[in-house]
Amino acid sequence: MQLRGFYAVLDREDAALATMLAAHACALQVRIKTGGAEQLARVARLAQPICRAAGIPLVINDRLDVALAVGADGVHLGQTDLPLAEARAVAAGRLFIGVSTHDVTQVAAACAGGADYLGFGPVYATRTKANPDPVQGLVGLRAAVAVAGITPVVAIGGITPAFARDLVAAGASALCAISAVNDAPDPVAVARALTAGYSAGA
Ligand code: 3NM
Repeated sequence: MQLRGFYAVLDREDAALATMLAAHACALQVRIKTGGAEQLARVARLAQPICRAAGIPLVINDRLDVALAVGADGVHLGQTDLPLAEARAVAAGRLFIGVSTHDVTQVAAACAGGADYLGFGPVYATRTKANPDPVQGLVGLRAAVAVAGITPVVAIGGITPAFARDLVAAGASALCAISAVNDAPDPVAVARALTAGYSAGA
């Protein structure tokens, strides 16, 4: 699948933020870690028409059931969510599936299992994720990209525009930044800066 540029995460019930993110992103993931499936589904339903209008896929974090219920385009699974093989069996043909990976062993397993894209991180230190895995750095990212082959790798974890060129050069298909964009005084400027390395043809 095609993922190139800024991969956005909507982490709150905020239509204005969703609209801004969708205007600058190649995909939008809804990731709500508090409140359970009801709240996740509510924010997903808020985001869905916004993603449609922007022409980008809507991805639901963690919950295959919610992704199916709201008619999302994809689901993003962590290492402790429903296993990829089981998710594929349920979602077959209805959703694409992304998998969070944190080392090359997980990258190899997810690719062998047919993941449509990978998240890989944390590339840099993050305070957004509870109990993050060890920082992988650019060396880890390059190794992940090499093992992933044609499967797109979305870099995640502590990403700011200052790192964008290095991440693109390391082979990241797209860059996911949560706090650097969503908590910025000017999120549009940060989102644009994140995609600059791609639009320059790097
Ligand atoms: N997953 P920020 S790091 C949701 O390593 C998430 O898989 C990660 O947020 C992983 O851009 C992370 O604010 C948090 O650092 C990314």
